[in-house]
Amino acid sequence: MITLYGYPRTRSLRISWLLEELGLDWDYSLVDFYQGTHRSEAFLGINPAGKVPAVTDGNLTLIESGAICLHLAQKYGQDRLLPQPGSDASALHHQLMIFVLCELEQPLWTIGKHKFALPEDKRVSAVIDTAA
Ligand SMILES: N[C@@H](CCC(=O)N[C@@H](CS)C(=O)NCC(=O)O)C(=O)O
Repeated sequence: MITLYGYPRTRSLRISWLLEELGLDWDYSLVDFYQGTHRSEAFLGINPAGKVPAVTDGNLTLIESGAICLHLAQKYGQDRLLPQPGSDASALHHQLMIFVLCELEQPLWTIGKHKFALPEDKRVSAVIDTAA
C-alpha cells in the first residue's frame, strides 16, 4: 500500500495528482502543520526534515517530490508517463525536471515567502527584486 504524507496546498499536491493519474489505491496521512504533526517524533522518523511530501511504498520511504514522482511514474506508469531510459527524450525530460526544481522553483518560492508566506515582520521586500 502507498501512503502519502501531505498537507493541503503544498508540494504534496504533485504526488496526489500523479497517484490519481496512475489510478492507484493510496492512503492519505494528514501532516497537520497547525497541530505540529510535522515536528512529531513519528513524522520525523519518516522525514527528518519535517517536510511534506513523503511517501511510503511497501518498505520504501521516500522524500523529495521530484524523486517521488519519478519513482511512481517509473514503477507504476507502464511506460506511459516517462520516456525510454537512455533516449534523447529522457535526457530532455531530466533537463526540464531539474530546471524546474533547481532553477525555477527556488526564486518563485522565495518571492512567495517574502510576499505572503512568512510573517510580515520576517518579509524582506528587496529579496523579491533579486529573486525576480
Ligand atoms: N524539495 C522538497 C521541498 C519540501 C517542502 O519544503 N515542503 C514544504 C511544504 S510545500 C514543507 O513541508 N514545509 C514545512 C516546513 O518547512 O516546516 C520537495 O520538493 O519535496
